[in-house]
Amino acid sequence: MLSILRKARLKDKEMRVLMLGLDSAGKTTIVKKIMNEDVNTVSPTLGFIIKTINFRGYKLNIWDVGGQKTIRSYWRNYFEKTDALIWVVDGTDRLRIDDCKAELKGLLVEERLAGASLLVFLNKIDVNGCMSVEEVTRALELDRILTHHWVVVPCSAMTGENLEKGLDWVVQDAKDRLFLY
Ligand code: G3D
Repeated sequence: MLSILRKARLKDKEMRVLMLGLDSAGKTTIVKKIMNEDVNTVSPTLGFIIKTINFRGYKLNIWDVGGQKTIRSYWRNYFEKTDALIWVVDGTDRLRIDDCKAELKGLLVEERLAGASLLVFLNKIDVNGCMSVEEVTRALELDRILTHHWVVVPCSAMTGENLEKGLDWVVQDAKDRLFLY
């Protein structure tokens, strides 16, 4: 049933994209940059923000859900009918990378996220000493994920580097799925 709904919305060129990650990973800044808004006035997301972006002819409804530990248990309220999950990683935060791995792992077993494309945005690559794609792939044990299509795209919400490349993958992967079922 879910896949039929997804398919119908994809035909309408509409996708639901959920953006999650630990607090301070850069989720809100990414959304703002994509929307061409000022990225220097970002305050922590306490509830959630929904932004609709027109991208390559698709309407992407992006849900930016706050990441603080106390509200992570509410994430699952937003899972329904998700086409793609964007997992944002703070590439400068080695201290919390294990926490990051555990939260992602917990999400991927959620039934309602089954079939969603997984884009891992390795954010803050403009900062010296930022982790590499290989380092993050290893730390998050992404090679073990067999249940979702995934990719890691290094990016910077500050400069905008590779943000479109990531969204391109999301749209393409969802489109490919349309012809699979
Ligand atoms: P969140 O929505 O995931 O909680 P925010 O994260 O978008 O609020 O960003 C958290 C902090 O990281 C912000 O700084 C923001 O400016 C910074 N940030 C986000 N993306 C980037 C990036 O690509 N490069 C750099 N250098 N910084 C980034 P403050 O100082 O406001 O906490």
